[in-house]
Parts: sequence; C-alpha cells; structure tokens
Amino acid sequence: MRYRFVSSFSFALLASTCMTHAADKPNVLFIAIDDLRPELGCYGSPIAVSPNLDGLAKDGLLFKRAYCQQAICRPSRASLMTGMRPESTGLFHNYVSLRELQPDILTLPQHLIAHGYETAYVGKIFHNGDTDEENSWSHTPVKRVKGIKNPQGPYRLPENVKLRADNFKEMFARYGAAARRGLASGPAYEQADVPDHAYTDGHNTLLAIATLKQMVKSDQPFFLGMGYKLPHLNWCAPKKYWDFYDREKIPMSTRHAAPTDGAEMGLHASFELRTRAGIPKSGPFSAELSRTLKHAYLASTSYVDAQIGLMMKALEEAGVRDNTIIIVWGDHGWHLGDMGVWGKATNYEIATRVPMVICTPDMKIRGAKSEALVELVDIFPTLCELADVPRPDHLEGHSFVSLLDEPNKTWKKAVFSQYPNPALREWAANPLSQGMRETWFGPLIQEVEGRIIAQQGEKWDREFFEEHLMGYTMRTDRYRLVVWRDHRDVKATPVYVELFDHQTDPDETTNIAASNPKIVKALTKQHDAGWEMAL
Ligand SMILES: [Ca+2]
Repeated sequence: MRYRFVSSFSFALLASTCMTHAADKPNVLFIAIDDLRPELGCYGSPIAVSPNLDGLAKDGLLFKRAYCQQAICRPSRASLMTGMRPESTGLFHNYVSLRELQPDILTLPQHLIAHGYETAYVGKIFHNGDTDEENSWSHTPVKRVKGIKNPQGPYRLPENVKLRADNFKEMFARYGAAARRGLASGPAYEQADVPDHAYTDGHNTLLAIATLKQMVKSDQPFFLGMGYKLPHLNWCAPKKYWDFYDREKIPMSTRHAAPTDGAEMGLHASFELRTRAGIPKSGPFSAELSRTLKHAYLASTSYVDAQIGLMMKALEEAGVRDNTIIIVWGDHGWHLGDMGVWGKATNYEIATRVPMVICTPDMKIRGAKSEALVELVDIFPTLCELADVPRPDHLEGHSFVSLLDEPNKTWKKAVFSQYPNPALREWAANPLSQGMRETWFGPLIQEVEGRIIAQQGEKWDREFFEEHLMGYTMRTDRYRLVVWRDHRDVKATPVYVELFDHQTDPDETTNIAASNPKIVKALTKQHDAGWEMAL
C-alpha cells in the first residue's frame, strides 16, 4: 500500500509553547454546505434567492473557480479536513473510515486544538459516521434547545414518513442491514408548511447558535463548524422557501447530452436520485419532474441561506464578528440534468466546481471575485496562515492568503480531482452492490455496460473496470483533462483520455483529445507532475 501515514506527535509537543498567545487569535466560523453547486446570486444566478451568502461575498472574497478533490461527500471532506488528497489518504469512497486508513493523521481542528483553540461542530462536517469525535473536537456542542423537539427523519408530512417506512421494511426483509446503503428511500423532496427548525438544518442552526454563545465566554479562540445537510437529497424544505420561486421561470439545463466522444464510464445513470420513491428507475425524466426537482434544489438552497443569515446575526450579537474568520464551502457540485444526468459523482466541471467564500476581519479588499484556480485542500494551510499557527508538513495544498489582497494575481496553473468509474459504481463511489443490481438498476447497468463495451472493445474487463479504473482530472485555466487509468499502476498507459477546451466549450460538450495529441501529451505530463508543480 502506498498511502502515506502521517503522525500528529510532533504537533502535540508544539502545543504547549503556543497556548500563551491563543487569546489574540481570530475565531473561525467554518460553514460546510452539502452538495451545493455554485448556483447562487453571488455566482451570477438570475433566479437563486441567496441574500445572506451574497452579503457574505460582498464582505469577503468569492472564488469563482474553486474545486473539490473528489465529487462525493466523505472523500471530499476527508481531504479538506486532513489537507491531503484522496490519492494520498486512500479514502476515495464513502464506506471506509478515515482513522482506519490514517490512524495518526492530523486534522485541521485537531491542529487548532493543539494551538489553543476550542473546537466544536454541529451538523455535517466530516461525513456521517466518521466524525472523529475523540481527536478533532474539544467542546461538546449544545444538543437540545428548550421547548423545541429534535427533528426525527427527513420528512414532516405523514404520507412521506409512511412511504419511507414501508419501503425500508420491504428492503430490510430482502437485504437486511445492507438495505441502509441506498436500497430504500422515501420521496426526493417535500414542502411542508412548518417553521425552519422543524427540519434538521433549521434545528441545527439553533444548536449552533446556542453553542456559539457558550464558546464566546471562553478565553480561548473558537473554531465552530456548522455543516448544512441540504441541498443534499432529500430536498425537504419549509414551504415558504419554495414560494420564493415562480417554477415556470426556473431556468433548466439546456444540455441533455453526454459529451461527444466522452468516456462511456464518465457519467453514471443518476442512481442516487432514482432510488427515491416516485423517480423513474430508467429512462429520462419528464420536463415537469425535472422542473419540480430543480425547484426543490433551489428551495433547499434558499432555506440553508436563511439559516446562514441567522448564524451571521448571532455572530454580530455575540460581539465577535470583527474577530472571526468566516469560510463557507460546498463539498462538490451537482448535475441537475446537465449532461443528461442527475447527481454528483463525476469528474466533470459541473460536479467538481464548488462555491467558496471567505471573509476575514482584516482583509483590505471586500466584495472581489477571484478567477484564481483554488482547491478545497487549500483551506487547511490557508487557515493555518490566517490563525498564525505552523503549517504541518503533510499538507498537500497551498495557502491562498495572498489572494485576499490580490484576488487576481497569477496563481495555480492547475487543480486536481479524481473519481473511480462513475458509471459502474454507486454514488458513494463503492462498487455497485448485488442489491442495487437486483432491485433498482439491473437493466440500467446492462445498458451502461453495453455502451462501455461498444466504446472500449478489447480493453473491457468487468473486474478491472468496476474495481480498479480511476478517472484523474486536471483543470487548467483553459482545459480540462480526464485521464482514465489503472489505480494500481498510475504510470501505465491510460485506458482513455478526455480533453475539453473551456475557451470554446465551457459546458464540456465535446472531447477533443483524439484531434489534439500534442496538447494531451503536454497536459498529461503536467498532470503527472502533480499539485506541487502547479504553483
Ligand atoms: Ca456532499
């Protein structure tokens, strides 16, 4: 195994020497938004209602070209929180634990604890079930708000609660505990006329505000993580946020085709959404359903935006806004019908590009939008620099603090992401389970396999394509390169290559690799030189 193991031992030794200056350090409000693509007012959306994120961008710096390291929850978050790339941690699907792979790795909050911070989180910061309680978090957050019930499950409408329960019962009877892995679900969306705190994100915001009030009383600076679960499926949001939108005016994706000459393994068949009750198990979605789904995604986005507004207000009221770094990031993008698919989990621009905004107490330029190429793996070293704590040696990103003063200075030449064969894996990036084949997706997978076989010919080998084929992608100022390789031997000749020219084809409609061998050769060399050579 070539994955790197990293020790936190030396940093523990450093901790005692740094505690004395901790009181001078800025607080950090660290806001994660699950599955949020950069479709917001501040990113130029003509329809998204996101006044609070827009306001934050006006006060801070917005990154127009920020990218995740893998377009799926756990690998993206593990990479960000450890400052290492999925290829180095070995964590590239959802069903593996960070500490199993990297027992001694130093996480961002763990590092800050060692330098005098108190850290706490509410909601989803690390992926569910892999939250690193012992190492990364020093302060127990508030778990209950007096007089308000903790929401149970995703749905508030009784018919949806029942539908979900019935579906689970059926799948548990057939597959036991494996049914938990996406084999049963209720509807993809819900609008109920309920207060914000009736759903998880609204309730968690109340908990985070109560936790903030505790943490500001301490002499230590705080690092408070607030992780919003929406707009991850299921898109259940209070009715008032649905009412922000006139559904007939919602702009829909106009690009329903896979890239011409694109890799047949490059796109999945919208598995994650299709498991939801009421969503077709094969074939395209109707225009009516597509519109409802996008409406649901936007309503969920506006609901989260409103909660962020409450967090900002609480920060003001606590009197700490002027000494708090605020960073907001999405863990990956989402295809809303783009390229003909629905979901995350691809190597293309739409899934790898994320929203990211930072606002620091003493930044000189406010409201700028940077064109610089940056990555989520850069957040760890950036916060180290801003908090004036040492940069651990294991980090695989670059601090972008200098962009705060010069948002459009010459910066990285390239950014990097990866994803194992989206077409033949579940959306969690693990190989498709027998249950998936037998229940939802048998005919769909045969169809997908048929297309891959037609394109790849003699290269086709089911075991290899399912288990070992990794798509490595690099975005430069002008191009996106996707190199499909054997994960066990990344120096081997690629199985397939894709090249998109963003100057002429910003929607990545046509793979031009075959007609541009010189560019492919140069970019492959640049890709193989890696992140260290990108700046
Ligand atoms: Ca996610």
